[in-house]
Amino acid sequence: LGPFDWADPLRLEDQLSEDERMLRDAANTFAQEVLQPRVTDAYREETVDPGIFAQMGAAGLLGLTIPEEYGGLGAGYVTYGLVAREIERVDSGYRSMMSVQSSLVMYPIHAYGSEAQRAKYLPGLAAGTLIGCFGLTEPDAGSDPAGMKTTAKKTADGYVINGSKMWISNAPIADVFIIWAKSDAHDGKIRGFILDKGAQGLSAPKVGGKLSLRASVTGEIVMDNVTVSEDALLPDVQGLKGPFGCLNRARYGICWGVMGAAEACWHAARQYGLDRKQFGKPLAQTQLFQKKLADMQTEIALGTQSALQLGRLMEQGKAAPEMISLMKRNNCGKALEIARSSRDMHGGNGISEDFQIMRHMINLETVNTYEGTHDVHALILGRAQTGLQAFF
Ligand code: TGC
Ligand code: FAD
Repeated sequence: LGPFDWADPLRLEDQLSEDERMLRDAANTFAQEVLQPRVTDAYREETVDPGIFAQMGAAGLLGLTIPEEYGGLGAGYVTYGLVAREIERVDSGYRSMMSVQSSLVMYPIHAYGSEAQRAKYLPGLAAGTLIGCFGLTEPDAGSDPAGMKTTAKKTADGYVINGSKMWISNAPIADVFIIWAKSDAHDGKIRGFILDKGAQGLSAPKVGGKLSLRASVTGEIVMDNVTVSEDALLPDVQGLKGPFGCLNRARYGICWGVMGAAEACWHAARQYGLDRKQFGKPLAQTQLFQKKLADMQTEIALGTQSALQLGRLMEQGKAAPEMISLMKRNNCGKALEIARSSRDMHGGNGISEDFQIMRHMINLETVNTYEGTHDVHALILGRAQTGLQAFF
């Protein structure tokens, strides 16, 4: 039998390639040196420095899986997941900024776009000199995106787009808007469009008063007779499988990302328990405290190991959407439980911004909801095993 590493119980490290470890370590350095020092203020003040995108781009963290000819790294999905874990170890909002740019903006342009669209947008998005957002959700269409009301009406040489989107990450600072709309020229099917900032009738006001994910800016998108030419249409996909193809990648990244937030909360709880004494001994020397640490360690070991298996299946083209639902749901729910437990184990200090735990905990409420809520993923899994859909 071999040795036991409390922080890596199932020896995840041994299962990674040298390149994967190297890019993971670079992301860790970036996250700890560039993001960690600013996050407490950014969260408290609810401010986002758009320059973070250029910094992420310079560090090679945007569009990791996109081929090098378009500015990406051509890396595998395990690398993408490992990077998400390092960024979310600092804050879910920063991971959100990165995953929207990579999976929800660069991916559809690469997978569904024309060569001209790829050449026009991908290098700038990879460098972070362009910022992207993804508009699927609407005020009256969240879990049920098929109920969207945004329309694209065909004109002689393009489309006129009308509608509004809600809860859109990055929107107020975005240059590039991926918009999903029902197109009258395609039997009312959902089509994707690329809109540029500054288009007449396009605005993206900030959603204020957010108590979660405050280091990432969220907006509405209002489209009032926005006129675009034919070359704004993403030519190679139609129907809900367009946005869902993007969501598969982003949800996969979340499986890893939330484990980074959970690890931050676990490690902090362990250290706090070792440092703080009550009743004449360290808190970590009590049975209840150790049980909580054991639960955290177990769930994180299982969650990261499963995320690795899912990443390998993604790389082999064998990952099914239901696998992603299973992991997104489980890892978000477990990360939220771990953050709540760590908050409790920190006592009064647990509510202080200095200890960071409550910020993770509140962020994870959003992550548990977006990209398909915890319960919506349960319904996807329920349908897959019974053949009965329970959505409506
Ligand atoms: P359903 O009948 O199940 O499917 C309609 C069509 O879509 C296809 N499809 C998928 N394709 C690829 N991957 C998937 N995961 C897919 N899921 C469905 C399906 O094959 C079908 O294709 P076709 O060709 O037969 O028409 O559709 P439904 O209307 O019954 O859907 C129900 C449900 C619940 C599964 C779905 O609507 C859902 O997942 N809802 C959750 C919505 C959601 O996740 N929204 C996310 C918004 S974006 C976001 O939150 C970004 S946050 C980013 C950040 O800041 O990090
Ligand atoms: P609803 O769909 O109204 O759900 C409310 C509750 O009802 C949930 O508990 C849900 O599980 C439950 N429910 C819904 N349907 C059923 C059912 N059939 N059976 C049982 N229970 C059900 N969207 C984008 O398009 N792009 C983005 O960049 C983006 N970023 C976001 C950033 C933030 C900070 C947040 C909070 C959201 C973001 N979203 C984004 C939107 C997000 O995807 C939606 O909030 C999410 O899909 C849920 O939709 P909803 O808020 O309309 O809730």
